[in-house]
Amino acid sequence: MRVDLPAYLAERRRVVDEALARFLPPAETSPPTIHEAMRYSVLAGGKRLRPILVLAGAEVAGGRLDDVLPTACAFELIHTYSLIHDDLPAMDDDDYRRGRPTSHKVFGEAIAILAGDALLTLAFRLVAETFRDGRLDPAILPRVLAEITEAAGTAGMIGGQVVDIQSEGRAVEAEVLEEIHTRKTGALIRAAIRTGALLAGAAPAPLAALTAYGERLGLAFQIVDDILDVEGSLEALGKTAGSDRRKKKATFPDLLGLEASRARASRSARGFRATT
Ligand code: GRG
Repeated sequence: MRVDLPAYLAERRRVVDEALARFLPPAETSPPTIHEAMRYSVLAGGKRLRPILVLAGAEVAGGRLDDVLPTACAFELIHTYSLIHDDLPAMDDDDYRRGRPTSHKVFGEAIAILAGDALLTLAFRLVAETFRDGRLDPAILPRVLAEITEAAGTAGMIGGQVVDIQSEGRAVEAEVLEEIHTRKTGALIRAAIRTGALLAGAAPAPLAALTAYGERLGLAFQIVDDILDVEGSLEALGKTAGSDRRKKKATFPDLLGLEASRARASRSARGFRATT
């Protein structure tokens, strides 16, 4: 089946954006500052890749989108928390994200830290909500929680961030770079598609195929993100370009050069197409 990908992504993004606006507490909820800060970063836009992958994973496995929508949004909240914390002065110290001044620039560091914490916490409330009306088998819940916590925790995103910080200013081998990317970016992307499929009760074989898809997509995505940091602009990216080089981050363009990085990204994507 051929899919009009841009139209598909735009439609799914609309569904996710509308659900996020509904699931986040209203800005005036007491104390308003924290709820304003949560809404400020989440509703600033973004591609909504991770929630769309949850929906796609469920769809492929025969699930209903409405049933998995709160968990799909949970992935976006976890992703946005990681962006807010990554932008803090203690980490990447970035001034722009999603085309707007970063959370700490607007609300101050303390509220930015708490907004990230609150989004992470709300994410698990939304996972619980997914099981509230009894349409999904509650036996799946522990598997879904394990999937998400492994991807977001020290085995995944946080662990990758630590290796990344510790590698700044050092020459790293290709294996270390791949480990940073697999954990920091790839783990949540892989978990998103797997979680959608798990919620829809996917059998082991389709789950394995979707896992391979998620892994290749995660790697290709991060290589392209590295390339865009070299070639993009603040207007196009919504964040300051060239920040990897300024912070002496390990990146694929640094290690392989731009051409070989492009080839590596398309090999990762092509590899997927060839095996499915
Ligand atoms: C602080 C716990 C903690 C983790 C930080 C994921 C991460 C680890 C930091 C985010 C910074 C970053 C540039 C990571 C690389 C992954 C990446 C490409 C993030 C941007 O994701 P997009 O392009 O952003 O999906 P949008 O705004 O479209 O959602």
